[in-house]
Amino acid sequence: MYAQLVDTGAQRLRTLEELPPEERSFQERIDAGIKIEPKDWMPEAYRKTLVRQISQHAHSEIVGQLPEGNWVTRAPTLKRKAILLAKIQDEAGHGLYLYSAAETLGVSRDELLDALHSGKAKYSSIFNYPTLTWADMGAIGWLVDGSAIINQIPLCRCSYGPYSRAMIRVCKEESFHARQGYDIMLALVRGSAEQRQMAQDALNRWWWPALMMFGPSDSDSVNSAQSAQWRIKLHSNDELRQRMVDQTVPQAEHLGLTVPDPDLRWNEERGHYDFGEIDWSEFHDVLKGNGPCNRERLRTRVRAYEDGRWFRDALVAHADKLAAQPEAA
Ligand code: BYC
Repeated sequence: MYAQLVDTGAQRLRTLEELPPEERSFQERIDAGIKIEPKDWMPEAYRKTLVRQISQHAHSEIVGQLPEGNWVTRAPTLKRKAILLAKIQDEAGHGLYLYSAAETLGVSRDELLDALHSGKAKYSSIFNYPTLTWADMGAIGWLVDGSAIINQIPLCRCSYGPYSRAMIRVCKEESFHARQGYDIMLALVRGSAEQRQMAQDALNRWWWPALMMFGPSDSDSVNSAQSAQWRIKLHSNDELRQRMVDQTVPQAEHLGLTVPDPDLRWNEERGHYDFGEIDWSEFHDVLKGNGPCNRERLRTRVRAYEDGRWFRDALVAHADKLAAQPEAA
């Protein structure tokens, strides 16, 4: 089984009439577009679903720093290095907003990090691929952050207040990230034949994993129906994936690059691009921990956490000391 399956206590979605009174007024508030705040009553399954999604999102942000961190020391110019550093630092900030949002649901950051480090919690599949050349910094910003924006703009309107508010700031920063990625790609395609080839190779390697970021196809997405009823999800995985393809293909054409999909073509009738079948066996393999970099990513995270333990302990000891001091008269 590739999903944790939060127990909602029901085998299928229930209509308003079938819900017990408390849940019914909760659902009515959601249907009326009223935000749910931490102190409001909420069904346990709603709380667990949010902890699952927000914490996975937070983990993705901090694990997402690692593939790009690989290129800080090898960025081609001082300016590119400063931009990349700023972007990676933003990702840490996104992780912090998101862990804080998850903590409002009654879980501690330590518990969430334990779940990540023990392999129980997921993070986005995309960060289990290696960054082989500088062009990968371009492809990640353009395709990965580009996909993240498409997924996260609707989350600014999701039903849980702290998550929706965190997303507003995250999305503003993501748009700078996507632009810096596209700018790297533009510089490469305007360069030498070798640089153009490097850009094409990065697109070839990141295209399909970027499409997988949106999750399984709607027919296999076990969490979607309930999350849509609770307005945690406002669009389906396939709808957002289609939006990504429609938006990105013209950008690839502008770069003079070829999207690595022989089945890609504009469908006049649908008003969308048709595209080829995703290799779902690869997606499931990565989710099971067998992607090219899963083990390395987790090892690096755990080591960083252990290396920082003395510092966190010192902060707590200092805070305890201050708290124990009699207040100055
Ligand atoms: N990777 O029923 P489904 C970033 C799991 S950070 C791994 O459709 P749901 C960035 C899913 O969790 C980007 N697992 O689930 C950072 C579920 O398993 P569990 C991160 C995936 O939740 C740094 C199972 O498959 N963005 O952009 O309704 C640098 C069934 O799926 C993936 C977010 O986290 C995947 N790709 O929908 C640069 C956004 N896809 O949990 C960039 C917030 C699915 O039951 N999250 N799974 O064990 C979401 O919008 C939703 O959680 C998803 C999945 C659309 C991802």
